[in-house]
Amino acid sequence: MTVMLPHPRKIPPSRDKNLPVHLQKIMKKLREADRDNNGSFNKSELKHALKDLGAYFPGWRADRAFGKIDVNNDGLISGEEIDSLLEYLGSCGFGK
Ligand SMILES: [Ca+2]
Ligand SMILES: [Ca+2]
Repeated sequence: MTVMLPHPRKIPPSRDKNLPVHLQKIMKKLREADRDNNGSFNKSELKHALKDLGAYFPGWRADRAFGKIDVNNDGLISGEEIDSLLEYLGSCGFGK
């Protein structure tokens, strides 16, 4: 018998438990901003999350984040890039 996950690409909530509290907050906002629920973030979704997190210049910050984090240049932050994104946003002081 094969167990099918309903949304295999969705970010699993269980991963949050191991994160420090401020990163959990960021993750929550990111998840809310993932409007098409595909488990990855395009620039507009990231901009929304940043705005929600209280960034002064969400568009600029999203550009910076993409330049730094989207290492495979596919215009999406996904998979392991999300970990880098969390770390980056945490180091910028978000989620406090
Ligand atoms: Ca998305
Ligand atoms: Ca990417």
